[in-house]
Amino acid sequence: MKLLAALATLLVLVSAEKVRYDNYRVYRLTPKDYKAVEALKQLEDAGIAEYSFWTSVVGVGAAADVMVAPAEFDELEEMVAGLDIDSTVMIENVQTLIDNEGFRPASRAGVFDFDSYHTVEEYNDFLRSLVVRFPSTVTLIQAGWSYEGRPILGVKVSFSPANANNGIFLESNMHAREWIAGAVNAYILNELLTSHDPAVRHLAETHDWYIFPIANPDGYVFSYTSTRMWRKTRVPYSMLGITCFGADPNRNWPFRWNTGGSSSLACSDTYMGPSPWSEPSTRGLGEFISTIAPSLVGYISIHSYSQMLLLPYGHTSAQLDNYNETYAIGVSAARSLARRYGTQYTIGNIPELLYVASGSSMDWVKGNFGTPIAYTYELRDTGRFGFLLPAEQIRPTGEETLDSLVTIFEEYDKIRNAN
Ligand code: 0X9
Ligand code: ZN
Repeated sequence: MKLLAALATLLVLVSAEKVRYDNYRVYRLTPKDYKAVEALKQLEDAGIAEYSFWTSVVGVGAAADVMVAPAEFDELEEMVAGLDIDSTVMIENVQTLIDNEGFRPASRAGVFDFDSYHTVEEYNDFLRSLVVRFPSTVTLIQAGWSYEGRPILGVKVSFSPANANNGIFLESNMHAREWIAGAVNAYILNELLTSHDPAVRHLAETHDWYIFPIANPDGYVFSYTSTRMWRKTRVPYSMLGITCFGADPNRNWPFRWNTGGSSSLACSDTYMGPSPWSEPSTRGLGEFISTIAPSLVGYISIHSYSQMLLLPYGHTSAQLDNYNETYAIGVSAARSLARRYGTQYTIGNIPELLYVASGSSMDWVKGNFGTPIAYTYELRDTGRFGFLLPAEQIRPTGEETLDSLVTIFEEYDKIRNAN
């Protein structure tokens, strides 16, 4: 019995240990013909742990970033040599970047700053502290519970009841490993409450805000404590006797669900889930959004990486709804984003820029409620660090992103007032 207990403890210790990525590389592979595209797609769809696609295979001439375990280098290089594929190594050792990413020093545990990446508890404490600091402006919102029993926490920021029909929703870290997204969202929240910049004050005080920094807390905790490159939720799914964890929360929403760019295989990183809103965290958020959606003028979903401003929809490259208007606003937004540090963004609907991807939160909001402004940000960078953006880039990324948000809603107001 004692031995069993000791073994069980050991198992827990081992499973709580962090996965290491020593000498893992990230290759940028650009297929030059259709055959090469097909081979890479097959590799991506297989969902093998040793090949983790950081960006997806799109088509001829489009680069895909894939993290490869050292034991597979030879196999990969053989494949590249046998096919028409351009290959460069973007990251030589993933673990080195993880080590330099900017984990909060233990001495500063509990202190919320914008110079390190925080635990989900620290995010939640930060949100709660804002309610205490700004009691007449900030209220806590819980949009249900995650599968593992964590609250999906956000805040509402409201400076005036007059803004009740001028809401903006900011959601981030639906994908667990995209740590910069939640950090930037929290930075923006903090600026909306504390900035003295007149343009930021105007933006803040003429809208009601709904801000959810960590939309997928189970995935985020798993990425933070165990497997840095985790993307999905943590709901277990068994298929053919194999159990894999998680659905892709950004393929799980009930608008054009399962109409391309998502997988029906539980082990895939883009698993759509067994049904729309199968994931408690997406359902919880969706049910909350439903209660306020008619009052929204803006829905912003924050992801990383690639420096793109994506427009709806993901299931078709057709330019639907107010595409032209939001494209033009996006161009202005990207211009103001670049002004501060020169960061360049590209703009377009998802299939134009990336790939077909159905079942995202943004598409569901736009498709159901016709929200005039709906964008998905893919924040910094373009692959030097990828998902492992050093924490010293949180502030500059936050600043430039907020610059672009200011422009989006200034431009939108101009159009609205002209009509
Ligand atoms: O694939 C995604 O979900 C997003 N890219 S990411 O690298 N962060 O995973 C893009 C989402 C695009 N949005 C829609 N499909 N509507
Ligand atoms: Zn993402």
